Amino acid sequence: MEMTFRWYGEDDPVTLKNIRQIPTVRGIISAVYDIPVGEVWPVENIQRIKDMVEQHGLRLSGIESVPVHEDIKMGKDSRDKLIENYKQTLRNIAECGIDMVCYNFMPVFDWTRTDLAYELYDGSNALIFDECVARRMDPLNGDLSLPGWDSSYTKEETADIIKNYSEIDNEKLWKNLEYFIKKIIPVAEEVGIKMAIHPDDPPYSIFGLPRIITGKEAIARFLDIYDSPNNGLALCVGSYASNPTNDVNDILRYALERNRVNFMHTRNILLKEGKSFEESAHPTEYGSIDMYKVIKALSDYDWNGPIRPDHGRMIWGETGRPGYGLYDRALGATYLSGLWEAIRNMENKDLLQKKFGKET
Ligand SMILES: [Mn+2]
Repeated sequence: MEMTFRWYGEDDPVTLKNIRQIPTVRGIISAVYDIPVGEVWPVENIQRIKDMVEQHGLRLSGIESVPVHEDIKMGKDSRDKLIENYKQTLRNIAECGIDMVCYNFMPVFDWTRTDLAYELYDGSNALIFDECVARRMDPLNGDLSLPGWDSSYTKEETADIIKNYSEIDNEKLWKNLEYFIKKIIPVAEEVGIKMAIHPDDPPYSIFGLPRIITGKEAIARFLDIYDSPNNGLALCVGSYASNPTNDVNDILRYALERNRVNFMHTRNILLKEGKSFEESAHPTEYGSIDMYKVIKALSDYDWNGPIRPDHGRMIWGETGRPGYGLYDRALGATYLSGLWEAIRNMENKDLLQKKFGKET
Protein backbone atom coordinates (compact mmCIF):
# COMPACT_ATOMS: atom_id res chain seq x y z
CA MET A 1 0.00 0.00 0.00
CA GLU A 2 1.03 3.59 -0.56
CA MET A 3 0.41 5.94 2.38
CA THR A 4 -1.04 9.25 1.23
CA PHE A 5 -2.45 12.43 2.74
CA ARG A 6 -5.19 14.73 1.52
CA TRP A 7 -4.12 18.27 0.70
CA TYR A 8 -6.56 21.08 -0.12
CA GLY A 9 -4.15 23.08 -2.24
CA GLU A 10 -2.37 26.34 -1.55
CA ASP A 11 -5.11 27.63 0.78
CA ASP A 12 -4.74 24.61 3.05
CA PRO A 13 -3.21 25.61 6.41
CA VAL A 14 -1.56 22.17 6.35
CA THR A 15 1.35 22.67 3.96
CA LEU A 16 3.18 20.24 1.69
CA LYS A 17 6.24 20.97 3.82
CA ASN A 18 4.31 19.74 6.89
CA ILE A 19 3.09 16.64 5.10
CA ARG A 20 6.53 15.71 3.85
CA GLN A 21 7.68 15.43 7.46
CA ILE A 22 5.07 12.81 8.40
CA PRO A 23 6.84 9.44 8.57
CA THR A 24 5.71 6.92 5.92
CA VAL A 25 3.62 9.38 3.88
CA ARG A 26 4.74 9.25 0.24
CA GLY A 27 1.78 10.53 -1.72
CA ILE A 28 -0.67 13.42 -1.95
CA ILE A 29 -4.34 13.30 -2.77
CA SER A 30 -5.59 16.63 -4.04
CA ALA A 31 -7.79 18.34 -6.63
CA VAL A 32 -8.17 21.43 -8.79
CA TYR A 33 -10.21 23.80 -6.65
CA ASP A 34 -10.54 26.86 -8.87
CA ILE A 35 -12.66 25.49 -11.72
CA PRO A 36 -16.47 25.49 -11.28
CA VAL A 37 -18.19 22.09 -11.04
CA GLY A 38 -19.08 20.80 -14.51
CA GLU A 39 -16.32 22.59 -16.42
CA VAL A 40 -13.24 20.93 -17.92
CA TRP A 41 -10.07 21.02 -15.77
CA PRO A 42 -7.31 22.41 -17.99
CA VAL A 43 -4.08 20.41 -18.19
CA GLU A 44 -2.09 23.43 -16.89
CA ASN A 45 -4.09 23.57 -13.64
CA ILE A 46 -3.58 19.87 -12.96
CA GLN A 47 0.09 19.98 -13.91
CA ARG A 48 0.63 22.95 -11.59
CA ILE A 49 -0.54 20.94 -8.58
CA LYS A 50 1.53 17.98 -9.65
CA ASP A 51 4.65 20.15 -9.94
CA MET A 52 4.15 21.64 -6.47
CA VAL A 53 3.70 18.17 -4.97
CA GLU A 54 6.80 16.82 -6.70
CA GLN A 55 8.89 19.81 -5.68
CA HIS A 56 8.26 18.64 -2.11
CA GLY A 57 9.50 15.14 -2.78
CA LEU A 58 6.02 13.64 -2.86
CA ARG A 59 3.92 11.99 -5.56
CA LEU A 60 0.46 13.08 -6.72
CA SER A 61 -1.13 9.68 -6.11
CA GLY A 62 -4.67 10.53 -7.06
CA ILE A 63 -7.41 13.10 -7.40
CA GLU A 64 -10.12 13.57 -4.79
CA SER A 65 -12.54 14.55 -6.11
CA VAL A 66 -13.69 15.39 -9.57
CA PRO A 67 -17.20 16.43 -8.48
CA VAL A 68 -20.17 15.18 -10.48
CA HIS A 69 -22.55 18.00 -11.47
CA GLU A 70 -26.04 17.79 -9.91
CA ASP A 71 -27.65 17.78 -13.40
CA ILE A 72 -25.90 14.45 -14.08
CA LYS A 73 -27.20 13.01 -10.80
CA MET A 74 -30.67 14.34 -11.58
CA GLY A 75 -30.58 13.04 -15.17
CA LYS A 76 -31.33 16.43 -16.75
CA ASP A 77 -30.98 17.07 -20.50
CA SER A 78 -27.84 19.09 -19.91
CA ARG A 79 -26.07 15.97 -18.61
CA ASP A 80 -24.63 14.85 -21.96
CA LYS A 81 -22.59 18.03 -22.35
CA LEU A 82 -21.48 17.80 -18.69
CA ILE A 83 -20.47 14.15 -19.11
CA GLU A 84 -18.41 15.11 -22.17
CA ASN A 85 -16.66 17.68 -20.00
CA TYR A 86 -16.07 15.05 -17.31
CA LYS A 87 -14.53 12.71 -19.88
CA GLN A 88 -12.23 15.47 -21.09
CA THR A 89 -11.17 16.19 -17.48
CA LEU A 90 -10.29 12.49 -17.09
CA ARG A 91 -8.20 12.63 -20.29
CA ASN A 92 -6.41 15.74 -19.02
CA ILE A 93 -5.71 14.12 -15.64
CA ALA A 94 -4.28 11.07 -17.40
CA GLU A 95 -2.14 13.31 -19.58
CA CYS A 96 -0.47 14.51 -16.37
CA GLY A 97 0.32 10.90 -15.46
CA ILE A 98 -2.25 10.51 -12.67
CA ASP A 99 -4.11 7.22 -12.54
CA MET A 100 -6.74 7.36 -9.75
CA VAL A 101 -9.82 9.57 -9.48
CA CYS A 102 -12.21 9.55 -6.54
CA TYR A 103 -15.76 10.91 -6.80
CA ASN A 104 -19.16 10.42 -5.21
CA PHE A 105 -22.76 10.33 -6.33
CA MET A 106 -24.43 11.84 -3.26
CA PRO A 107 -27.26 14.24 -4.02
CA VAL A 108 -26.61 17.85 -2.96
CA PHE A 109 -24.58 17.22 0.15
CA ASP A 110 -21.22 15.63 0.50
CA TRP A 111 -20.51 14.15 3.93
CA THR A 112 -22.85 15.38 6.63
CA ARG A 113 -22.35 15.84 10.37
CA THR A 114 -24.37 17.58 13.07
CA ASP A 115 -21.39 19.00 14.98
CA LEU A 116 -17.95 19.73 13.60
CA ALA A 117 -16.19 20.39 16.90
CA TYR A 118 -17.80 18.18 19.54
CA GLU A 119 -15.63 17.92 22.63
CA LEU A 120 -14.70 14.31 23.37
CA TYR A 121 -13.87 12.89 26.82
CA ASP A 122 -10.17 13.75 26.41
CA GLY A 123 -10.70 17.37 25.40
CA SER A 124 -10.10 16.80 21.70
CA ASN A 125 -12.68 17.97 19.19
CA ALA A 126 -14.31 15.66 16.70
CA LEU A 127 -16.94 15.51 14.00
CA ILE A 128 -20.08 13.76 15.16
CA PHE A 129 -23.44 12.74 13.77
CA ASP A 130 -26.35 12.80 16.18
CA GLU A 131 -29.43 11.19 14.70
CA CYS A 132 -31.87 13.24 16.81
CA VAL A 133 -30.22 16.55 15.89
CA ALA A 134 -30.13 15.56 12.20
CA ARG A 135 -33.83 14.81 12.29
CA ARG A 136 -34.55 18.34 13.48
CA MET A 137 -32.37 20.01 10.83
CA ASP A 138 -34.06 21.59 7.88
CA PRO A 139 -31.74 22.23 4.95
CA LEU A 140 -34.40 24.45 3.35
CA ASN A 141 -34.03 26.83 6.28
CA GLY A 142 -30.34 27.16 5.67
CA ASP A 143 -29.53 25.20 8.83
CA LEU A 144 -26.77 23.49 6.97
CA SER A 145 -23.69 25.44 6.20
CA LEU A 146 -21.18 22.75 6.95
CA PRO A 147 -17.77 23.29 5.44
CA GLY A 148 -15.71 20.51 3.90
CA TRP A 149 -17.90 19.87 0.91
CA ASP A 150 -16.45 19.91 -2.57
CA SER A 151 -19.27 22.02 -3.91
CA SER A 152 -21.13 24.70 -2.06
CA TYR A 153 -24.41 26.37 -2.93
CA THR A 154 -26.28 29.44 -1.76
CA LYS A 155 -29.38 28.90 0.38
CA GLU A 156 -31.60 29.57 -2.66
CA GLU A 157 -29.68 27.16 -4.89
CA THR A 158 -29.85 24.48 -2.21
CA ALA A 159 -33.62 24.88 -1.87
CA ASP A 160 -34.00 24.67 -5.63
CA ILE A 161 -31.89 21.53 -5.97
CA ILE A 162 -33.65 19.80 -3.08
CA LYS A 163 -37.01 20.54 -4.72
CA ASN A 164 -35.75 18.96 -7.94
CA TYR A 165 -34.80 15.80 -6.07
CA SER A 166 -38.36 15.30 -4.79
CA GLU A 167 -39.01 13.62 -8.17
CA ILE A 168 -36.05 11.26 -7.80
CA ASP A 169 -36.16 8.10 -5.75
CA ASN A 170 -33.32 5.61 -5.20
CA GLU A 171 -34.18 3.66 -8.36
CA LYS A 172 -34.09 6.77 -10.55
CA LEU A 173 -30.78 7.79 -9.00
CA TRP A 174 -29.39 4.30 -9.79
CA LYS A 175 -30.47 4.73 -13.43
CA ASN A 176 -28.72 8.11 -13.61
CA LEU A 177 -25.58 6.60 -12.08
CA GLU A 178 -25.68 3.73 -14.61
CA TYR A 179 -25.97 6.22 -17.45
CA PHE A 180 -22.94 8.13 -16.16
CA ILE A 181 -20.80 5.02 -15.49
CA LYS A 182 -21.44 3.50 -18.92
CA LYS A 183 -20.21 6.72 -20.55
CA ILE A 184 -17.16 7.48 -18.43
CA ILE A 185 -15.62 4.06 -17.71
CA PRO A 186 -14.71 3.35 -21.37
CA VAL A 187 -12.70 6.60 -21.29
CA ALA A 188 -11.14 5.67 -17.94
CA GLU A 189 -10.13 2.32 -19.46
CA GLU A 190 -8.72 3.97 -22.55
CA VAL A 191 -6.54 6.46 -20.64
CA GLY A 192 -5.69 4.17 -17.70
CA ILE A 193 -7.53 5.84 -14.82
CA LYS A 194 -8.92 3.82 -11.94
CA MET A 195 -12.19 5.40 -10.86
CA ALA A 196 -13.11 5.14 -7.19
CA ILE A 197 -16.64 5.89 -6.00
CA HIS A 198 -16.86 7.08 -2.40
CA PRO A 199 -19.80 5.75 -0.37
CA ASP A 200 -22.58 8.00 0.80
CA ASP A 201 -21.66 9.41 4.16
CA PRO A 202 -23.50 8.51 6.29
CA PRO A 203 -24.70 5.58 4.16
CA TYR A 204 -28.45 6.08 4.38
CA SER A 205 -31.03 8.62 3.28
CA ILE A 206 -30.90 12.00 5.00
CA PHE A 207 -33.33 14.93 4.66
CA GLY A 208 -35.52 12.76 2.43
CA LEU A 209 -32.87 12.69 -0.32
CA PRO A 210 -32.09 9.43 -2.13
CA ARG A 211 -28.79 7.72 -1.31
CA ILE A 212 -27.59 4.55 -2.94
CA ILE A 213 -23.91 3.67 -2.31
CA THR A 214 -24.61 2.34 1.14
CA GLY A 215 -23.40 -1.26 1.70
CA LYS A 216 -22.48 -4.64 0.25
CA GLU A 217 -25.59 -5.15 -1.87
CA ALA A 218 -25.16 -1.69 -3.36
CA ILE A 219 -21.49 -2.39 -4.11
CA ALA A 220 -22.37 -5.63 -5.90
CA ARG A 221 -24.96 -3.84 -8.01
CA PHE A 222 -22.59 -0.96 -8.70
CA LEU A 223 -19.70 -3.17 -9.83
CA ASP A 224 -22.01 -5.13 -12.09
CA ILE A 225 -23.01 -1.98 -13.99
CA TYR A 226 -19.62 -2.14 -15.69
CA ASP A 227 -17.33 -4.97 -14.71
CA SER A 228 -13.88 -3.48 -15.13
CA PRO A 229 -10.90 -2.81 -12.84
CA ASN A 230 -11.32 0.84 -13.84
CA ASN A 231 -14.79 0.86 -12.26
CA GLY A 232 -13.89 0.54 -8.60
CA LEU A 233 -14.37 1.81 -5.10
CA ALA A 234 -12.96 4.30 -2.64
CA LEU A 235 -13.50 1.99 0.28
CA CYS A 236 -14.11 4.38 3.15
CA VAL A 237 -14.39 2.07 6.16
CA GLY A 238 -15.55 4.93 8.42
CA SER A 239 -18.47 5.74 6.12
CA TYR A 240 -19.65 2.17 5.62
CA ALA A 241 -19.34 1.45 9.34
CA SER A 242 -21.62 4.39 10.19
CA ASN A 243 -24.52 2.10 9.38
CA PRO A 244 -24.46 -0.46 12.22
CA THR A 245 -25.88 -3.15 9.91
CA ASN A 246 -22.78 -2.98 7.67
CA ASP A 247 -19.90 -5.39 8.35
CA VAL A 248 -16.93 -3.45 6.97
CA ASN A 249 -14.53 -6.37 7.01
CA ASP A 250 -16.91 -8.47 4.99
CA ILE A 251 -17.45 -5.56 2.58
CA LEU A 252 -13.71 -4.97 2.23
CA ARG A 253 -12.86 -8.62 1.57
CA TYR A 254 -15.69 -8.88 -0.95
CA ALA A 255 -14.35 -5.86 -2.86
CA LEU A 256 -10.73 -7.06 -2.63
CA GLU A 257 -11.78 -10.47 -3.94
CA ARG A 258 -13.29 -8.74 -6.97
CA ASN A 259 -10.16 -6.59 -7.32
CA ARG A 260 -12.14 -3.38 -7.20
CA VAL A 261 -10.60 -1.46 -4.29
CA ASN A 262 -8.94 1.46 -6.04
CA PHE A 263 -8.52 3.73 -3.01
CA MET A 264 -8.74 3.29 0.78
CA HIS A 265 -10.05 5.79 3.34
CA THR A 266 -9.13 4.45 6.72
CA ARG A 267 -10.57 6.13 9.79
CA ASN A 268 -12.40 4.89 12.83
CA ILE A 269 -15.81 5.80 14.21
CA LEU A 270 -17.46 5.02 17.50
CA LEU A 271 -21.05 3.92 17.09
CA LYS A 272 -23.43 5.44 19.62
CA GLU A 273 -27.14 4.89 20.11
CA GLY A 274 -29.15 4.18 16.95
CA LYS A 275 -27.43 5.70 13.98
CA SER A 276 -25.43 8.27 15.90
CA PHE A 277 -21.64 8.14 15.86
CA GLU A 278 -18.48 10.03 16.79
CA GLU A 279 -15.33 10.15 14.71
CA SER A 280 -12.72 8.69 17.04
CA ALA A 281 -8.94 8.42 16.94
CA HIS A 282 -7.73 5.87 14.36
CA PRO A 283 -6.60 2.97 16.63
CA THR A 284 -8.95 0.03 17.10
CA GLU A 285 -9.41 0.53 20.85
CA TYR A 286 -11.11 3.93 20.39
CA GLY A 287 -13.73 3.00 17.83
CA SER A 288 -16.05 0.36 16.43
CA ILE A 289 -13.76 -0.72 13.57
CA ASP A 290 -11.03 -3.32 14.06
CA MET A 291 -8.21 -1.60 12.13
CA TYR A 292 -5.93 -4.61 12.43
CA LYS A 293 -8.46 -6.65 10.45
CA VAL A 294 -8.72 -3.92 7.83
CA ILE A 295 -4.95 -3.74 7.23
CA LYS A 296 -4.66 -7.54 7.47
CA ALA A 297 -7.19 -7.89 4.63
CA LEU A 298 -5.17 -5.46 2.49
CA SER A 299 -2.02 -7.45 3.22
CA ASP A 300 -3.71 -10.79 2.46
CA TYR A 301 -4.52 -9.51 -1.00
CA ASP A 302 -1.11 -7.84 -1.50
CA TRP A 303 -3.03 -4.66 -2.12
CA ASN A 304 -0.83 -1.87 -3.46
CA GLY A 305 -3.12 1.11 -4.00
CA PRO A 306 -3.22 4.51 -2.30
CA ILE A 307 -4.54 4.62 1.25
CA ARG A 308 -5.04 7.64 3.47
CA PRO A 309 -6.00 8.37 7.03
CA ASP A 310 -9.39 9.98 6.73
CA HIS A 311 -10.70 12.69 9.02
CA GLY A 312 -8.83 13.41 12.21
CA ARG A 313 -9.80 15.04 15.49
CA MET A 314 -8.50 18.47 16.42
CA ILE A 315 -5.84 17.98 19.10
CA TRP A 316 -3.07 20.00 20.75
CA GLY A 317 -4.94 23.27 20.20
CA GLU A 318 -4.89 23.02 16.42
CA THR A 319 -7.52 24.98 14.52
CA GLY A 320 -8.39 24.68 10.85
CA ARG A 321 -10.54 22.78 8.41
CA PRO A 322 -12.79 20.41 10.41
CA GLY A 323 -11.58 16.83 10.04
CA TYR A 324 -8.50 17.90 8.10
CA GLY A 325 -5.98 19.13 10.64
CA LEU A 326 -2.38 17.95 10.60
CA TYR A 327 -1.67 16.25 13.91
CA ASP A 328 -4.33 13.61 14.36
CA ARG A 329 -4.26 12.56 10.73
CA ALA A 330 -0.46 12.28 10.95
CA LEU A 331 -0.87 10.00 13.96
CA GLY A 332 -3.38 8.00 11.94
CA ALA A 333 -0.94 7.60 9.04
CA THR A 334 1.91 6.35 11.22
CA TYR A 335 -0.42 4.04 13.15
CA LEU A 336 -1.75 2.45 9.95
CA SER A 337 1.78 2.10 8.56
CA GLY A 338 2.82 0.48 11.85
CA LEU A 339 0.09 -2.12 11.52
CA TRP A 340 1.18 -2.77 7.92
CA GLU A 341 4.84 -3.18 8.92
CA ALA A 342 3.98 -5.60 11.71
CA ILE A 343 1.68 -7.70 9.55
CA ARG A 344 4.08 -7.82 6.60
CA ASN A 345 7.04 -8.77 8.79
CA MET A 346 5.03 -11.50 10.46
CA GLU A 347 3.97 -12.84 7.09
CA ASN A 348 7.50 -12.79 5.71
CA LYS A 349 8.62 -14.68 8.78
CA ASP A 350 5.87 -17.26 8.26
CA LEU A 351 6.87 -17.66 4.63
CA LEU A 352 10.54 -18.14 5.48
CA GLN A 353 9.61 -20.62 8.15
CA LYS A 354 7.55 -22.62 5.69
CA LYS A 355 10.35 -22.50 3.15
CA PHE A 356 13.26 -23.45 5.40
CA GLY A 357 11.41 -25.15 8.23
CA LYS A 358 13.21 -23.27 10.93
CA GLU A 359 12.98 -20.22 13.12
CA THR A 360 14.28 -17.06 11.47
MN1 LIG B 1 -14.02 8.95 3.35
